[in-house]
Amino acid sequence: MFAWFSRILFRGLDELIPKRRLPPQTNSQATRIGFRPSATATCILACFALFGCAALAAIGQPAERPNILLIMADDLGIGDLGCYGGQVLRTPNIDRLASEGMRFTQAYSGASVCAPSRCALMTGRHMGHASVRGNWEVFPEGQAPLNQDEMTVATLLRQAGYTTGICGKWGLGGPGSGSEPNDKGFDFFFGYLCQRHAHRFLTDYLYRNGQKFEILQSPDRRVNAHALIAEETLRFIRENRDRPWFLFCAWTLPHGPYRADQVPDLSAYTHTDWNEAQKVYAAMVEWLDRDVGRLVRALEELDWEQKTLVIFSSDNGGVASPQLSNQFSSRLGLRGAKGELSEGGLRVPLIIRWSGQITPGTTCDYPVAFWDFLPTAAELAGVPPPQGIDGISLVPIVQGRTTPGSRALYWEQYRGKRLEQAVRWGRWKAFRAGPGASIELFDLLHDPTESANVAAQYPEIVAEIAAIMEKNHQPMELPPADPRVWEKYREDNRRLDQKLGLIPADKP
Ligand SMILES: [Ca+2]
Repeated sequence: MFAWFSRILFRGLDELIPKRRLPPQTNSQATRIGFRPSATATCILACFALFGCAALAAIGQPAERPNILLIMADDLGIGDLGCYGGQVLRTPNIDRLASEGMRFTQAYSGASVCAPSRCALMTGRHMGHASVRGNWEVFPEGQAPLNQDEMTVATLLRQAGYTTGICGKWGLGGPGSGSEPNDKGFDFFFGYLCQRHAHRFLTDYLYRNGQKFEILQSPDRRVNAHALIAEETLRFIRENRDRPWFLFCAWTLPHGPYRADQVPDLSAYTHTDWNEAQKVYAAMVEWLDRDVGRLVRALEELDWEQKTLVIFSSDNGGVASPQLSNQFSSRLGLRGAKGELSEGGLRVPLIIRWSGQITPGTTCDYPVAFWDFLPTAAELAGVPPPQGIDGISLVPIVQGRTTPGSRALYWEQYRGKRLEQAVRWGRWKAFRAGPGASIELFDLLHDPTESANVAAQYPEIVAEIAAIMEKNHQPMELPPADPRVWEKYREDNRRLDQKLGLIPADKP
């Protein structure tokens, strides 16, 4: 009823307020219709927020500190999921989370690729302030570490009395870097330290708490690392009953390469006319969904649905390959893909379920981003977030208690040495390809696929966005690239393929 009321309310306001009075917007409905609230409108908004709070908060009694289960897919496109409009792949378990919780329609990753996005997620800082702003590869294993004194969400939750675990891909510091998960607040780690390594589902080792965990592989015995990681994830949930816990499922499904040996079985797709990559991608997404279902059932068996807040997302936008993204509508037609600062590279699914605290089946179109996770976790744990972070807590939003204030979201990345920057501000999305380049401006309200640059029509908006870019970019020195990294990567893959019998043992 409130959704209906707000639609009527905001449609009415939209007709009263001139279109040229633009950002910042202050809430999700404002984003949808695009206006700047006048003083009168602000009063009405405040009343709405109060009334909305009263109605929605009634479903939830004050909660004890919940467990936090964060499930993050790798390169999953927003349109792969049925609950976001996907028509091809079957994702009933993730769709069920959405039907039982809140689905965000304007959620953004921390960055357009893996490592920096995880940095934003772990530290609560956007790319202008982050210590890791790219997939900065380190030889022989790992990526650029977090700063030595850098607080992560795991450190914060551990200090607050949570048991903390991560199963899957870390990507924020290799062996001995001082920035392994156990150095950064996690009591338990099982998985890959290095992202290059993480994209091999058939590997001969993983790590458990800093120690190598050997996996026997042969042509007759192929062990898929995700199966091991999923088992450890379930074990963590079942074994930690004494204190609240935080578990980060940093799973690598459905990241490529899309080669048949990467998944256990493709027989479910023999009736399709898909090529090998399409079948493997489909198998990865549906495997991800089944394992999400196993986690949800484990919570049910423990009667922990109300005691556990579940978050599901993906670390960046969908893959660029048209044969995949077109087949499965992975990017919902958004412009660009993983690796780019356009909507297709940054927009991700985000679902939060907290039974008894969130109205089932709700959606939220207030723009949120990965750096909101740390302050959200801090509020759930009842501790203050550290100083100097960029995010806001989403707890009041999911509980329907408040309407959040206006803010800009900021990203940057280096293409070679050239700094690219992007801003989401109300209905606007802006992009600048380099410090000397002109700012491109897109009106997402009328042009969600960023097809028409309207910068010339809105010079005052462009000026504001230039100031946002200037203010949010903290300069940093880029680490030098090491060419040995990719030589070793090719050699490691060749060695593994020989061990698995995928290529002849005598091939140089
Ligand atoms: Ca990724």
